[in-house]
Order: sequence, then C-alpha cells, then structure tokens
Amino acid sequence: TGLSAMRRGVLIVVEGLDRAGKSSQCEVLRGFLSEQGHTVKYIRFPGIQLNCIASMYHWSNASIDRTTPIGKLIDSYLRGSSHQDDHSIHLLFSANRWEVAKSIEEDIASGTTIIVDRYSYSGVVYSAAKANPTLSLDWAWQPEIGLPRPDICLFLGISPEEAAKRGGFGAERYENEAMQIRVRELFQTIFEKMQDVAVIDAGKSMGEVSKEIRGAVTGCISRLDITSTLRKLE
Ligand code: Z5A
Ligand code: MG
Repeated sequence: TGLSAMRRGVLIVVEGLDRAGKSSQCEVLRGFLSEQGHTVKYIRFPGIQLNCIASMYHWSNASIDRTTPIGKLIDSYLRGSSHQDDHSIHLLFSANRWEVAKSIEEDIASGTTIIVDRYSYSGVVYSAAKANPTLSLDWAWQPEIGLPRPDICLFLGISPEEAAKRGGFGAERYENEAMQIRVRELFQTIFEKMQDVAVIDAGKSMGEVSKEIRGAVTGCISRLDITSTLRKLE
C-alpha cells in the first residue's frame, strides 16, 4: 500500500589488504544482489566513480571512466608522478569521499544498494602507516566524521604468503613490504574496535570467499531496519 515504508538501499563497504580480492569480490557480490532483485551500484575509492559522479559532473555514460579533479591528483600521487605532503594527500583522499557523500545518501534513501571498494578505513590506515609523528590514527579519522556510515564492512584478510601468490608488488607508492606490514597491523587495530564488521578469510578460493561474503551480507540485510535512515561515521 502507499503507506508501507519504502525499502532503503544497503551501504556495503569492502575493505582489506592489497590483493585480497576486493574488486573481484565486489563484482561477484554485485551480480548476486542484482539477481536477488536489488538495484545495485558499485563505487570505488580512490578514483573512478561510476554513474553517481558522472551525473554530478554531467558526464554522459560514454565518459564514466573519467576521474574527478581530486581523483586525478590522487592518481598522480599514487603513481609517483607528483609529490604531496602526507597530511595534504590524506585530506584529498577524504575529500574524494566527501564529493560523493551526498549522492550516496540520496541513492540509499531511494532504494539503491551501494557496494564500495575501499573507504575511510583504508583512508586512515594507509596514512597512519607512514609513521609521520603528526599523523596519528586519531588525527586521520577526523575528516571522516559525518560521512555515510556503512551498514556492514567486510574486511578481507590475507596472509603475506597468499597475497604474494597473486603477483608481486606493483609500482605504486604504497606497494612495498614495510608499508604493507604496518597497514596489516593498523587494520587489525581499527577492526578490533569497530562494529558491523565481518572478517572474511580471503586466502581461500574465489568461490569460498564469495560464499562467506554472501552469508554476511544476507545476514546484515535481514537484520536491517528498512525504515531507518543511513547513519553517519562518528
Ligand atoms: N588508499 C589510501 O591511501 N587512502 C584512501 O583513502 C584509499 C586508498 C581509499 C590504491 O587502492 C591505493 O590507495 C591503495 C590504498 C590507497 N594502496 N595500496 N597499496 P586500489 O583499491 O586502487 O588498489 P587496487 O589496485 O585495487 O589493488 P588491490 O585493492 O590491492 O587489489 P584487490 O582489489 O584487493 O584484488 P583484486 O584486484 O580483486 O585481485 C587481485 C588478484 O588476485 C587478481 O589477479 C585476481 O584475479 C586474484 N584473486 C582474487 N581473489 C582470488 C582468490 N580468492 N584466489 C586466487 N586469486 C584471487
Ligand atoms: Mg582493487
């Protein structure tokens, strides 16, 4: 009836270590949820934002592979083509989320489920892993406060040995062993304190990992109060 509450979308974040299979699993999850009848969008941080950003910038569907101006700065930093102060690049990563925060909220409210590939948790962990004395986890979290809070965060954990089997380090700035060791420890630190996180053993086969993710997401959706509004990070 017209009185029945509209079903809001679900905000699902996929986080984890390098080469844990986040992007691959986002794609599988997107297929699964679509088959279940959900309207689903995929977005990733940093960089290429599909649809939501494209419409904000009045891009046609043909040009959705463009990045935002901030996305481009981040991309050039990660590839090593430009230098940024640690704090400055941190704030740009955060700004990259803020520039789509509103459209995420609108999509969720109007019934679209969004799968997000990396989010604020990568944001604070990679910055704090630089061991810059004036860039603590606490400092790094501040600009994230007020962003849409995920209904569930899937954390894909993988051992260094399993990750190595999936190819060596790439050429990007953070793809080195010292950085990855600190990233691993810091993810552990923040997830121990966090609510609504499902820790997934991503060292298993694609099929096994997808199955665990489906279980966690299905559980989250069944518990979700569909008349509620999206919460905010605090
Ligand atoms: N960063 C930051 O500093 N601050 C921020 O706020 C944010 C990010 C948001 C770029 O991220 C960098 O940005 C990242 C953090 C920093 N730095 N690092 N390092 P990105 O998300 O663009 O990174 P990526 O290029 O997507 O790599 P990735 O995330 O590490 O990969 P993945 O998405 O987890 O994995 P995948 O691409 O799905 O799979 C990797 C390979 O493994 C591929 O060949 C798959 O076929 C294979 N694979 C996947 N799953 C399996 C299983 N189960 N078995 C066997 N093989 C598998
Ligand atoms: Mg990825």
